[in-house]
Amino acid sequence: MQPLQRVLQAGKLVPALDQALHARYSVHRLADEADAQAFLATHGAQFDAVVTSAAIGLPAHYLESLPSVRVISSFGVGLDKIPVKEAQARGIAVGYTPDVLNDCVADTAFALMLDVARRTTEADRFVRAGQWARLGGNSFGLGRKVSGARMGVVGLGRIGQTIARRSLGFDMEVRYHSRRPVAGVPWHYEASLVDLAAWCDFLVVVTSGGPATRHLINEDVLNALGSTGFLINVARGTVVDEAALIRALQDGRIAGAGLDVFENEPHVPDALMGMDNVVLLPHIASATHETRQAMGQRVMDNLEAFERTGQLVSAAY
Ligand code: 8YV
Repeated sequence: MQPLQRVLQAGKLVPALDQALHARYSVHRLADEADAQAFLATHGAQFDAVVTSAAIGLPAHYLESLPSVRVISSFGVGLDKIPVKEAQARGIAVGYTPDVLNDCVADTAFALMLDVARRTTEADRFVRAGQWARLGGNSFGLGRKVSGARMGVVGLGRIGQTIARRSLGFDMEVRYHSRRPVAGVPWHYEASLVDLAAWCDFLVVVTSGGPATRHLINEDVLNALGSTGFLINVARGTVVDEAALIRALQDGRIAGAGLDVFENEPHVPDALMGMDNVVLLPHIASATHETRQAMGQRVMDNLEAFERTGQLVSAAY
């Protein structure tokens, strides 16, 4: 039993987690400090735990000013902004919140797929603008059928597999690409991402972010996806070369895109804003009451398990 004495909260958290954290621990909010680095240089040694999120992350060099930290507990599954290796090298345990968000991220992938193909938010804009009332009948035109289409999944981790399973309900054919084939899954592995893009109607990106996957979806992949193919991204903005995506959309080299994530959030390029064949979401794939509650609970469970046993419920690797 190693109770945590003082927790550093790296940024803004969802209210329920913020409250639970403050009710249970002695917490300091780094966001209250005008100069975070200067604060840490003077007071960093008092903290034995850090709570952050996938969105906030933790700059690796902060660890130098946090010599007593034994555990980092992050809200989210993405680790691209968390210095996992550097922390582990210092003997710090790193916890995160996988699994509990699989369903909602998968649901969002389908929401984007259905929306961009069937043009539902575009149709909503059409109705609200009075266009239907003016033009009547079938004036909105046609969309693209989703049921029975081919889906290519990029990254067959826990969320990728959840998306692939959802496709059964839509009678879709699924193939996937990842660094190596995943054992025991029923879907066909494509060693070449370009071949997967050429084969599918919907290329769903759900791989992890970070340097290893930066601009994995490049000009060649988009060209292979082709003028009838749609790109869906619920992973990280960095995985897609956004400039290449904009050019492909402008030239009609792909049919459309459904995007929950962007290279420079919350900035969304103006070029995308005006495109009707693009659906733009403000990084909300896991943003439901139920899932955010479960993610917050996992953050707390990780801390409490660490105090009790020295182990985490969900340890990053
Ligand atoms: C959240 C995410 O937006 O889990 C992730 O990696 O990107 C999302 O679930 C994020 O955790 C909020 O900080």
